[in-house]
Amino acid sequence: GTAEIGVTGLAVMGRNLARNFARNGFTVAIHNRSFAKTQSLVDDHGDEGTFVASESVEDFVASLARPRKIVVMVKAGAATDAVIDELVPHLDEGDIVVDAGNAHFPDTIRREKALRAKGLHFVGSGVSGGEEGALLGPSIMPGGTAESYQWLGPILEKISAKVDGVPCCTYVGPDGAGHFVKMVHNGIEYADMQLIAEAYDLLKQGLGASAAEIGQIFADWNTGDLESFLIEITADVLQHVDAASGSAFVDIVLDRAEQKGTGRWTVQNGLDLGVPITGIAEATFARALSGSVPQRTAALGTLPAHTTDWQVEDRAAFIEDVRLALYASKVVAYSQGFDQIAAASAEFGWDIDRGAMARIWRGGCIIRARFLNRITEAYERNVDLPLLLADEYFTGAVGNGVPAWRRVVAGAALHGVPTPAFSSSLAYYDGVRAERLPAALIQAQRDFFGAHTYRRTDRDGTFHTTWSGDRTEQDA
Ligand code: NBP
Repeated sequence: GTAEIGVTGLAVMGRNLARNFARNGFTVAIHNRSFAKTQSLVDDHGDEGTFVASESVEDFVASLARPRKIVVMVKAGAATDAVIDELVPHLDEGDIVVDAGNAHFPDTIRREKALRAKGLHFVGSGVSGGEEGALLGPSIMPGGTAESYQWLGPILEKISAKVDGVPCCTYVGPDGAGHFVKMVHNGIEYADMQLIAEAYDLLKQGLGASAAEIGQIFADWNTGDLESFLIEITADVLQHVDAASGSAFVDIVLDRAEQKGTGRWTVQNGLDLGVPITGIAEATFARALSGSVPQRTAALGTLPAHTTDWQVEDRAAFIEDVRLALYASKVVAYSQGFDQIAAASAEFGWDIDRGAMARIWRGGCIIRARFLNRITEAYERNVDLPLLLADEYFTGAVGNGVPAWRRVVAGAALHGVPTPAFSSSLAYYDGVRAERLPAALIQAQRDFFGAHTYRRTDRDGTFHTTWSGDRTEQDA
């Protein structure tokens, strides 16, 4: 065969990815379980480049040049395993299978191991940017062997988004690293969206402003440090008017946020690794709370609020406070997400370059933002930076906003506006910078009821106090 790249799974994502390859001059072998989708791609877009369509897996594999490079873009889970099982008997040593779906990284680790045992390369690759990204240039996060990237890199970098001429695609690390990083990307996306939603709610309740007015505030913010895709679309959404009712669109949408599960995976992994990703966790739980209909119904009009109406006097100052609080909380959420990447990288031996991850998220993906440059620069200054917040740029950028952040969180608490992500981010900030934490008391309690032992501030060793006896201290 002669095709340089193959795509199997031609629903919205695979179809657009195949077109992207073709538009960039690659000869693309295409295949889908049901041939209708393959046919329709050829019928609708066959003139965009060179497609080699096959009805059978056998013909599809045969149409590819070796080592074969096959992108699987099917529904994550059992479908991915089914497709791999079908492909493998037709492949030869050194061939490369890329799973570009939203796989959970433990599945990717399992699949990589199984294919490696057969002499094949398995590349779990995060692809972000939705339908439009797949067609016009996504952010691509490929894992697998470094050797496979020698073959894939030039092709994937060519079709990826570019920022300042730099591709939003780089080798992430072995086996599950690519899908892991995509998972954390999605977790950060949850946090970013929740923070924006809280800022909107604060402006709405504090200023009594309309959706359109708040949309204008977000549009202004998008010209500064907060410039990002999510802020831009927020401004757009808030200014959109519902045709049927004539109301602001956001006001007619049912207030129950759904999720497909990547936020949940991120939080579960944060717990597994013991990394406090409170911003992502609060964002995920906030979606869960919004959908807790029986609880919300039971609470509505029942739980006393003890608040007064919020009448902000200096509107411009309040808007600036919310902007600074949003920026600071956002840096916390990213700082936590990058901690999670560092922890997983150490745990799984992935050696992930965090600065490079921030670089490939600058374009193509949902969290694309100007400020990601600052993160790349921070990790360039110190590749082992233990805390993004402690980088010299961020200590300044966040530090200036701390008084505003405190006013906003305090105001929200006084006036009964729920700001779980703003509030927990500030609590994290104060916790991580504290000279001494009440964890000392937790250790004392644990030693009291469970003889779990403690260490002392004044000398080395592990100790237990005989709480129920004479309360002498023993070496443990
Ligand atoms: P879907 O996730 O809706 O999957 C549909 C595709 O899977 C079709 O090609 C279908 O073939 C194929 N398929 C299924 Br279902 N079961 C199969 C099986 N047992 N054997 C072979 N093929 C099977 O497609 P999508 O929305 O394009 O998403 C593809 C992947 O990309 C997913 O993993 C998704 O999570 C990920 N992703 C999506 C987005 C997005 O914005 N949609 C963004 C980023 C990542 P058929 O045509 O014969 O039914």
